[in-house]
Amino acid sequence: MTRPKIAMIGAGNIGGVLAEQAAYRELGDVVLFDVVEGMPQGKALDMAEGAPIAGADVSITGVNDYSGIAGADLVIITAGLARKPGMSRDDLLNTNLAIMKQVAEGVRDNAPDATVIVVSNPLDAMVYTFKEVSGFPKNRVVGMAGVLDSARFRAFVAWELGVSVRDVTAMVLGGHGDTMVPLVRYCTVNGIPITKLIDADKIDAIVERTKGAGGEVVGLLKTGSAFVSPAMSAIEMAEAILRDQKRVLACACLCEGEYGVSGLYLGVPCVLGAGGVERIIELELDESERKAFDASVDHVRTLVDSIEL
Ligand code: TXD
Repeated sequence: MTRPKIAMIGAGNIGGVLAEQAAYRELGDVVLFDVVEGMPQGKALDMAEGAPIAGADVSITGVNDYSGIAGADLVIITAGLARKPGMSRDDLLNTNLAIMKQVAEGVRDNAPDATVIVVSNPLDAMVYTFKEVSGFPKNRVVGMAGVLDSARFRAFVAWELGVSVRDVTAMVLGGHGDTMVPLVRYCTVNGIPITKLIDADKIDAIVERTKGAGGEVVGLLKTGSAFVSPAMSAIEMAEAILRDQKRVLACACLCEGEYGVSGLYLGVPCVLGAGGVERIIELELDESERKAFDASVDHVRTLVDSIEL
């Protein structure tokens, strides 16, 4: 019985945390790929030398050639530029589109049976691009955004109430940007709706902070964007897939009729397991939720329509 092979395409800020978490949690053997000569090899060697302390019996290697990811079972893609202050995620489109096309070909040609988690921004356009260029089936191509946005929403609620982050559940749907849709109605503290626990104006403030949370970190860091919480979010998805956990998580999935949307990747609740996106769960949205969701769909559609593959 061999261990799963996990390839991280992009060994930068997020890729490094991804590799460390995947390896030290013994999710599988980890290969870091990057175009910067020596950097993935150096990060991998460093992590491998820490493995005895983590008690992790996995191999951790770094490569600059796609042949090194041959046969990967799971691929997590963070290749691309990150935002700097004053930039929107959409500003990254042209540069990261060219990178994603190259990455999609490399993964298609070397790990044709892999399940792929796309992280690079602008997320909804990048995961769509990977799917189109690779030709992989929709269940094996998923985007990471909703898990992160939901985690941020959960954290803000937990801080407001002084309760355990473990007891707050939340879903953020739609595109990964200012039009995202934190679903207040579906946010609970151990089953108690937050509307019973927090004043409406405070909830509104938490919703707005969730939408701007990425930019808030970019503004503080000044040199890049958040990388630990995105990595942890992708790891939760990776664990659901590799351990067949059938998690219900908000992920960017290809909608083909669900939520009245066709041909777009959007953040929706899905069941994530060994089969990748095993099914999409359709929630009932009230009028205001539907309006916000449709506005998010329009934004993503406009972005994706501008892509020339
Ligand atoms: O929720 C989300 N999905 C977002 C994703 C949350 C935060 C950040 N998000 C995006 O992830 C961010 O806007 C970027 O587009 C990616 C990666 O962010 P990260 O902070 O890890 O960026 P780095 O540190 O610059 O790492 C990117 C690496 C870097 O080492 C480059 O050398 C490499 O990508 N890179 C490539 N790797 C492979 N192939 C090619 N062509 C390539 N070009 C650059």
